[in-house]
Amino acid sequence: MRVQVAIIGAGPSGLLLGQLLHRAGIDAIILERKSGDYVLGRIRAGVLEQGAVDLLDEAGVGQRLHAEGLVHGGLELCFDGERHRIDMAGLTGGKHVTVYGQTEVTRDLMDARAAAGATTVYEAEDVSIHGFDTDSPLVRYRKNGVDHEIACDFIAGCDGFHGVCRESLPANAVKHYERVYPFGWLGILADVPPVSHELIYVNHPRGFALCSMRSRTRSRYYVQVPLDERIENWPDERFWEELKRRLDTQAAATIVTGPSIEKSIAPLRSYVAEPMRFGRLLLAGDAAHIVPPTGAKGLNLAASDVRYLSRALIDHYRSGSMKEIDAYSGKCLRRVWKAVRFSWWMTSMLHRFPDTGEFGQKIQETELAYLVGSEAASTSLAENYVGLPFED
Ligand code: RFL
Ligand code: PHB
Repeated sequence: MRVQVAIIGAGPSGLLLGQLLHRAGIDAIILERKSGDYVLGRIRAGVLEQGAVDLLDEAGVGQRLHAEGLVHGGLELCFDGERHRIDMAGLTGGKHVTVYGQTEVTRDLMDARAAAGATTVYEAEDVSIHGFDTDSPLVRYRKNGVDHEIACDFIAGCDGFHGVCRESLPANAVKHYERVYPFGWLGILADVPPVSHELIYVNHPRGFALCSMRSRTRSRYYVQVPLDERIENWPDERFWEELKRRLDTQAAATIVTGPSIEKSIAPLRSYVAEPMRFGRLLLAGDAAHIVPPTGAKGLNLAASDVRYLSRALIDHYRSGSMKEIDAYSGKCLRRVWKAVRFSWWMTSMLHRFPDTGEFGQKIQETELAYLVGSEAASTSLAENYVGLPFED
């Protein structure tokens, strides 16, 4: 079999790239290790920058997002027992974010791909990539015990942090930058109305907390926990009690609790692989970089990589030129590092670190007080949160 582009991974990066290429008449196949239901069962991101929304529109999958997504022009920071609103729209000339779950984005992209009749091979086993440093790359995989081989022009590595593409690179071809944080997020999803109509990011001596949502009737809450914490130790009642202790008095008194429909612990990490392109292999999304979720940037970075990658591939097939492919890694990384910095800064300011003590707590509260009291500092947070501009 031969295609123009072989995409590894059917997460948001791979599916969105597949859809944009399909609309441009470029022939692509997607190979995914898991089943479609498994991919849809992962509860992850919830906040989309305008740039990501625009790209989903461009891919023709924005309809439900616009009907059901919640548009947020602000967020709240809670510290020292009080909440302070950051007027993101007011500080950025009217920009906002849209709350719409990654699960829904994935579902919309899967439906569009099925409607277009484009091929996704789910449960593709032992995917391996070959010859990406030549002009004739190959992808091999097994499905139902049968071996397959695909010849292609390019391989798009959209296979996430634990994927095969980055792992296949020679060790001396890639530089890794990494910071692992000494805590994780315990998150629950529950069919209860959100405690507030906007997100609340909480700094508390007991640890960080976040009040988010998926809709007007479904809430997503997180609390910071030690890295070695086990989910079995967190029955729902304990989670709600801990969350309430970290909220301001009014939020703690009014929050509606209920049975969780999902509960999981995620470690926090910052990671970047440089460069993002090796010959005819191009990495996108979590395959190339990870950010801690505090800045709500992971899915948005995946979308911005895909924006640059789809444009580079479309330009190549129209003009025959490699110019945009050559520029891909540099363009992505400049934007990636800004989001890595913002996510690290939000994480550092809002979490309890094991070794910084009461001094660290005071410094964080002072930084937060400065932030909410200074228009310059609030504007910096706002413009990063709604999403920095693209290079083109
Ligand atoms: P994904 O979603 O990991 O998809 C990669 C896909 O590749 C498949 N795969 C393979 N397929 C074939 N062969 C192999 N050898 C393969 N190895 C792997 C996998 O099965 C999978 O289907 O990466 P992608 O597409 O780059 O998307 C990235 C996003 O998923 C991620 O950045 C976000 O979820 C991060 N994130 C958030 N991002 C935001 O922008 N806003 C948020 O509010 C936000 N909140 C979050 C988050 C991530 C979280 N967790 C759990 C890490 C909240 C949390 C708790
Ligand atoms: C979420 O709703 O899952 C969410 C929202 C904002 C974040 C991280 C996660 O910063």
